[in-house]
Amino acid sequence: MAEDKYTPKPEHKFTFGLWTVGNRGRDPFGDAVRPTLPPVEAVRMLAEVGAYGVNFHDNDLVPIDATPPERDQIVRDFKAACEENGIVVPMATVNLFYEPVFRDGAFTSNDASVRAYSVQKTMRAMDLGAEFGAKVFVLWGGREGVETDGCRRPDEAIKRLREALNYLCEYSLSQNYGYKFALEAKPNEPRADIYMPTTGAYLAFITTLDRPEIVGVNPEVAHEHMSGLNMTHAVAQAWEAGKLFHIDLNDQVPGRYDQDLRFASANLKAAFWLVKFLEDVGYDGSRHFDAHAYRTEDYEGVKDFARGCMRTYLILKEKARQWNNDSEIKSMLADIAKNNPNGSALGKFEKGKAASLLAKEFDRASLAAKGLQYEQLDQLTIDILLGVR
Ligand code: GLT
Ligand code: MN
Ligand code: MN
Repeated sequence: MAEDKYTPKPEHKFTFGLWTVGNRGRDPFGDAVRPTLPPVEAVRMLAEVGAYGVNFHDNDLVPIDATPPERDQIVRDFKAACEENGIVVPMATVNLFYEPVFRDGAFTSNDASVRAYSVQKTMRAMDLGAEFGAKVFVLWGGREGVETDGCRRPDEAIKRLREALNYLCEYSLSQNYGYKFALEAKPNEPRADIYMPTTGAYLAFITTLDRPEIVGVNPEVAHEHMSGLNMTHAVAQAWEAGKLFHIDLNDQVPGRYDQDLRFASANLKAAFWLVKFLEDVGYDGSRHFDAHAYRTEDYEGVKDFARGCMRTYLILKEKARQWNNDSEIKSMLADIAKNNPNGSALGKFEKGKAASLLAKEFDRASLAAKGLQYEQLDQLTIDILLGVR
């Protein structure tokens, strides 16, 4: 593809996980359709398509049964590949879901030895990420859940999660790793029900931790959409709370299996509002794509997939700029702002002012009389998105 204004550049901070471009297309009904992509090859591919960074789980890079010398060799080779290809590692994470030992959860398992092992495995994954300079550590509790609530009280699971998180925060601080933890919610899959099903649930949980200042969230489009929720609203709440430490971009049709589709390939308009929000507020973290190519693709198709994620993001970013500069939209927004002159309806609570608010007469009918023109506003948005404006 020739260079154009939608060509990804390092300043766009587009990242992919080793597990995304390395996804082999296995699903519950069929085996792998693509050969193993060695991590060093994945880095080359990411550089070729124009990504900025690569993220990994401990075992995406270092096999779980690698000996210490093997581990060190892998780290050396991977570091060299990253340097050679100009690829950075902004985020690391830990796999607490693949191995059978995690079949009943990791931090929330009923078995104290499994819980301790999970924390140990995470500390080692933090060591690994720190060797590459990662500053964000994602925790996705894929197995932290149930098929039957008979197995443990859900509030006990929350206490265990808190104990693990508090421990890991102290570990990061004691090692001077400077990590920010980004907690990633998902409602279900691979468990029937996963604890902390939404970003909102994690935002509330974080306030109960010992070191809330270094813990935030990693909202994922697909995970919010699986619950039929509005990803942009989840992201906005996280942003407003100063907790948007990372983001997983992909796509998902609500009500389906876990799809992890190419960014914006299913819900273009929702993706537009999301990109517009991120760009409007000046989010400056990684734009991480946690998705994978269709099972129909070979590795050329995986490159098409990766390029597509980034290209669509940049097109939507351009559309957001156009939306913000559109004179008709601008005048509609000015109209909306007219009825909200100083941004607050109330001011600070004062007894006397509350009494006058209580006494005030509102003309309900006239407040509701005029149409708000949101139909027109939305159609202008559609015109922009479809390229006829
Ligand atoms: C897994 C999951 C993702 C998480 C990754 C981080 S692993 O692929 O589906 O949503 O972000 O653990
Ligand atoms: Mn996912
Ligand atoms: Mn994810």
